[in-house]
Amino acid sequence: MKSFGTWAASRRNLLQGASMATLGAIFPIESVLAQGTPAAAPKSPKLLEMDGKAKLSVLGDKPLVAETQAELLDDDVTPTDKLFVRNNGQVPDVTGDPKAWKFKIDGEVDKPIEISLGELMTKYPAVTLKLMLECGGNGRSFFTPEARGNQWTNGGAGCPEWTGVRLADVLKDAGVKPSATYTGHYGADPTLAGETDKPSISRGMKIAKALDPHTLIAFKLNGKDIPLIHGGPVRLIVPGWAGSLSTKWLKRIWIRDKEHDGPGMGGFSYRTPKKPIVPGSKGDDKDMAILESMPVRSIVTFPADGTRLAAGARKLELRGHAWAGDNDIKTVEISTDYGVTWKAADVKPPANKFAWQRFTASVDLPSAGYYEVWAKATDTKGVTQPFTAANWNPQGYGANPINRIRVLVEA
Ligand SMILES: Nc1nc2c(c(=O)[nH]1)N[C@H]1C(S)=C(S)[C@@H](COP(=O)(O)O)O[C@H]1N2
Ligand SMILES: [Mo]
Repeated sequence: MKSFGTWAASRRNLLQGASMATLGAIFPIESVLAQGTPAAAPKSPKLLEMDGKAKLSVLGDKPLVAETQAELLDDDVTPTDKLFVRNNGQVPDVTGDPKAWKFKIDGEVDKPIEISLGELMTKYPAVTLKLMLECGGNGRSFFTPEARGNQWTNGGAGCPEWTGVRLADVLKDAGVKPSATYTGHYGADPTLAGETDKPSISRGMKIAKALDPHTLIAFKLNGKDIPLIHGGPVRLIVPGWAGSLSTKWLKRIWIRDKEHDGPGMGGFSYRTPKKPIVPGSKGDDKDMAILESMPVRSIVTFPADGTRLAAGARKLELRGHAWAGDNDIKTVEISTDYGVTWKAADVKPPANKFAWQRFTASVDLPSAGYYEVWAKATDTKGVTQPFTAANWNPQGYGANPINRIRVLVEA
């Protein structure tokens, strides 16, 4: 029998992606190594230095990509400074009156629309919702072997409050033709090479998602004008689906009579295998399906990974968030014994559809020593997080293994 690989790579195990630098800062790495816990090579993350932004972990400079450390995602509503940043090209120059910013809706509509932000705000009712924004590649670093792209842990996600108008309301005015099946989105950002005549990314969605009342043309983030880095003055918010659909610096929505084919729609981009492929193999782009709803995920946001608890601590009150794309969360379970036993966390309902859900739990730590706290969410469809990143694919979408944090109870 021909072999297709070895298990050696699996040493880059479940903990891969957890920040060893964070751990080191909180309790000495020796104490972890003494436990014989396999972990990724120490990597000191570069921290974002930008006005109006927290010190997020920089995954790339060109384009700028920065994720939010789990412990910075503890707020119920993600503050603007803590929202991750994901650019595919450059940040466009936006000058002048933001209300004069124009975009258009054309293609398979009875009446193409070109509208300024000012007109949009007066013509359509505004809605304010807490909506998940999550990069399609969130969790990528958990894949073995490494998949191409930004090595997100779980920090390519946040749940801020967005204000905007429903895309459905505007599409109703434009008159969506029966031939309309898909959208294609365009922003004003130049490509990395500086070209302004082609999009850095242009993705689209099924028309039904465009008509969902939670899909917004947004102009406020947490009650203030959307900052330039987050797509101001106006962007799309397509909650629950890959963040790449939530076009920043919105210029055009092209209503199409077929699946959109802009950059980011073909090959292995935002597509996952229809049948599982050998990890590390080339794969066949004809056997891939577009990633739509994001998978179920949980993150412990308190305590931080690597927290040292005082001697005698025998209980840990922990909390986090869980979410599941188009679905809600049914349960979150916690284990402190490597998955042998699980305890149900308390899970709150979402603030509104497409908001993440808070979970809290109190767990026993029977003695001093090293613990891993594992969190596993299950959505309303009964889909749960796997123990390790599943369904490997070349560009690394859909990795949502159970979340693990490490705590040390001092002797
Ligand atoms: N015009 C434009 N819109 C864009 C992008 C981009 O590069 N250009 N990146 C997308 C991706 S991949 C994600 S995950 C989200 C990130 O939004 P944020 O930077 O506000 O967090 O924006 C999306 N919208
Ligand atoms: Mo993304």
